[in-house]
Amino acid sequence: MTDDLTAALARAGAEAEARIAAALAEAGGPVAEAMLYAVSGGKALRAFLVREGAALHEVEAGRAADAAAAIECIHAYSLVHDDLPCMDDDDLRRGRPTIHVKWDEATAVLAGDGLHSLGFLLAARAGLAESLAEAAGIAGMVGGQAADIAAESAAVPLTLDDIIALQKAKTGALIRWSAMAGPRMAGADPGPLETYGDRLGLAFQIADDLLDVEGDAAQVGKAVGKDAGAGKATFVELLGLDGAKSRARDLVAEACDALSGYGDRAALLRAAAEFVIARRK
Ligand code: GRG
Repeated sequence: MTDDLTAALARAGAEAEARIAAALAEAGGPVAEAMLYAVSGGKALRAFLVREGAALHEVEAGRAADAAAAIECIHAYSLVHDDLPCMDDDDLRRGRPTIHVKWDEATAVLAGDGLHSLGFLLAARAGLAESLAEAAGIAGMVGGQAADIAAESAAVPLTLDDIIALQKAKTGALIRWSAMAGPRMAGADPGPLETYGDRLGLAFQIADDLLDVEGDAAQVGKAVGKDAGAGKATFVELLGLDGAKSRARDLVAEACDALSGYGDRAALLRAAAEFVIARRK
């Protein structure tokens, strides 16, 4: 990863966390503590995408910060709930115990709920609540998660097209939303960043499947090898290791092409696309 990208991701993460901590300043107790724990320690890719898209469109800093913090809340809530015993039942996330392990299940459900509400409060301040509801809800992430769970017990395995549609909803919708937030807030055409976010989201998911096969649990910060164990159809299974890697590279090239109109000002977004398929965690 380039030093500039490392610094920009770290800055986006720190700013989102600070905004969320400020919003929780009046709240005490284990649920607020678990909410802060859940939003810390990640890569902050989605907050970074919001900030970069906002900078390209000269969006006012406070509004961009609200949108970036909003998406990190929604992303963190999805991970907290995804880790619960009734879903993926994971003990480790971001190299640390998951919330239901460190606290208990009730705290994890409520911390996820609290992050969901806070995410929408911040998105409403940024004027993006409606688009976030579409991306996070049944037409987006929640719908994709439900399809993923249904696929585990389906009689017929998913086709490549099924998996692409599922992942574009489950993981892709929030990544696309993040990329599009800047032009949306500026009232500009979100088309180029939508294409960028779409290709980036799919490349990100293929990289996640590759990490599940090739990654090291200690480095990835969560259990690996779970997809094969759960009998899940993944990009790696359908395309093979080399096919999945080559598809991810093609998607990154398409993502970068979509940024051509922004010229050099989109250098960090290009670096992020390269990073997504090179990442080890
Ligand atoms: C519970 C409604 C609900 C949805 C959960 C996205 C999701 C839906 C579950 C996560 C399952 C998963 C591990 C998907 C792979 C892609 C992904 C979202 C990885 C985590 O995102 P990163 O790598 O995480 O950006 P960090 O920790 O860096 O924020």
